[in-house]
Amino acid sequence: MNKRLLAGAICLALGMTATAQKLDKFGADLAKKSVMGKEIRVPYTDLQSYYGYIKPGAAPDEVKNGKKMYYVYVWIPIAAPEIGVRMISPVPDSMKPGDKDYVSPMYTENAADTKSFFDTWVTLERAEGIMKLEDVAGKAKSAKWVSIDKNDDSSEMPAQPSGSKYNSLMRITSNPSDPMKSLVMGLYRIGFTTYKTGEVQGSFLAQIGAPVKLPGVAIAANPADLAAAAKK
Ligand SMILES: [Ca+2]
Repeated sequence: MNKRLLAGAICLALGMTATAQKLDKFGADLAKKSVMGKEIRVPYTDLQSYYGYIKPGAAPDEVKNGKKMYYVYVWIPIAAPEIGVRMISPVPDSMKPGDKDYVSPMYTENAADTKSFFDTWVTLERAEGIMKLEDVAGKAKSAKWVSIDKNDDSSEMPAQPSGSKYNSLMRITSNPSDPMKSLVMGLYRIGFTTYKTGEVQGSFLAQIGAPVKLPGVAIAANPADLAAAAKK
């Protein structure tokens, strides 16, 4: 191979690496426009990120309908017009945890494993009857959870390294007249797991977005840690 061909091949290889699992900005449904047939979305103003890792054999928070569920708890301090949730596995190379992001100890411990991934699946639920952040630590475990929405695969998300579009994304627009879809202030949880049954392994990034700044929004792996997370 001559030098020019070699340089071309390297550029091509780098280009292919760079396009793998590139995560675009998380755009809202609110104020979505269609311009010449192309969807234009304004990115969520408020975006919280959670970096996690699922290890085979790790104890889930709960086994529900045969799925090993892991939860992230979110305190939403004021009514939100819309909430978006998305999840991608593995964590894209271009994404690195920042100071405000939640990073699970499992993610830090397994940072060397950038290859493993799994077919993601997300849910959003709200706890009934928890109106104060101070009540979260004591009441979350016994709370009744109302399912708001769930998603398995989204065509909007980048494909996984396998080439399949198995990452997850959903947006919920608040509907105050429907108690099931009314995004009032309160305690929420994002449930994440895999579509597959059996043991799974890999890193993931879960994000929750809102089209308005929600002062005091907090995210934590344990309800007991939410009050401290809200002060960050
Ligand atoms: Ca999926």
